[in-house]
Amino acid sequence: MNSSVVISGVGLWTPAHSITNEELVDSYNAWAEQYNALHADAIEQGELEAKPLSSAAFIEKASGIKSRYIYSKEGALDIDRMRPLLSPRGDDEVSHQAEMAIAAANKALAAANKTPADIDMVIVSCAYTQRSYPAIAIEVQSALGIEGFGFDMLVACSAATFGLQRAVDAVKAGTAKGVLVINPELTSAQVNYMDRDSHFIFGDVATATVVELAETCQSDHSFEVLSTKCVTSYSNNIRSNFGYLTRVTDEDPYGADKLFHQNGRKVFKEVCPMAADHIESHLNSEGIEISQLKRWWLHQANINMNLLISKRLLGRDATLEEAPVVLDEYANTASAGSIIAFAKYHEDLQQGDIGVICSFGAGYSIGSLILKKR
Ligand code: CO8
Repeated sequence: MNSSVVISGVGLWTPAHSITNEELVDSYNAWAEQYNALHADAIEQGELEAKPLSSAAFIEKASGIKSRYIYSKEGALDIDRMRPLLSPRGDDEVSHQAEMAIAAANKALAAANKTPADIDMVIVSCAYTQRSYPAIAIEVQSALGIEGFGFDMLVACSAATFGLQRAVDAVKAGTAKGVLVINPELTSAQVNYMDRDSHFIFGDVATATVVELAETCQSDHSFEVLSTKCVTSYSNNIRSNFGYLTRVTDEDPYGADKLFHQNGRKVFKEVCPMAADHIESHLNSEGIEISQLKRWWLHQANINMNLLISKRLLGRDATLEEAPVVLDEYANTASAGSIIAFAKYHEDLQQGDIGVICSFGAGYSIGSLILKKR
């Protein structure tokens, strides 16, 4: 009996709408100019700071991002709104986030050659869930007709890898036979479109993976999970203070500190060495050399971060074939980034090839899985 645990399918759902850097910058700059004109006197007297202008060239150079997908484009570029507009849904309707999750889950099930009857655990792991309860995972479980149980977990950019570790452990322990790990990243709701430093960073997407025992796997492209490793280390450098307590603290629930904000430079400096050391020690613990890695499915936050991490480990720049990049098209999609890279770039690997999925982000949190093509 082969009792190893495998990822047997991956699904990627991409929203129909996208926003280029140029569109985003035109909108932000028009808003900033309107703000500066409106507050000209206060700015002149030093009571308010003028809003600086954004630049598409800066965004691409500093991040590698050219465009991002968005679940609802309506409202996002409207300078009198500066946030997307979503229609509210009733309690009896499928929620927005469950809808994205179901679309990705169905693709992952098809790729794994599985039906909902083969799944008995659903994990929705992402940066935010649109409500506290009932869990989005349980809504998805019900919509797909899955027996068993589901729960949500939030680990910001590392939610997918941390969720996959839970799934692998559950299958190993025999508490689940088939697990769907789903990452519906509806980040646009938490982006501050009035902040030049962060308005360009995020995009929306949903990814999903199926985890099961090798002996039940019927997939054409499956990967044995050789090992998983997760670590966290507390940092305030990436933060969102949005939460249910704002009702009783009398704060503005939509204030700037309630949206995504970060000290991007510090994050860059601190997280790159942490992620490189993490990957190296994870591979070492499995007796695998860096040179044996055929593919690095890295978190997609910033192209310069990924280049630095892979260069530190390889001693040279990684090729796009070794470390594929999707953030030019998708931007930072929180936990889904490394899974998008995996979804798009895994079928060409040969039996026995080894790759690593690695995420890093808020918390700080870093998660990795070492995979071997079957
Ligand atoms: N246009 C023009 N100029 C700009 C812009 C802009 N849009 N933004 C900043 N500048 C200016 C700055 O003000 C600064 O000017 P000055 O030198 O006069 O002060 C100059 O450009 C350089 O700015 P930075 O030093 O900030 O630029 P960097 O080269 O460091 O690039 C980055 C900024 C891209 C943010 C970079 O620091 C970075 O990517 N850091 C890592 C960030 C990261 O990985 N964060 C992870 C966050 S994701 C995560 O953990 C998940 C959270 C949950 C999801 C949330 C969903 C909403």
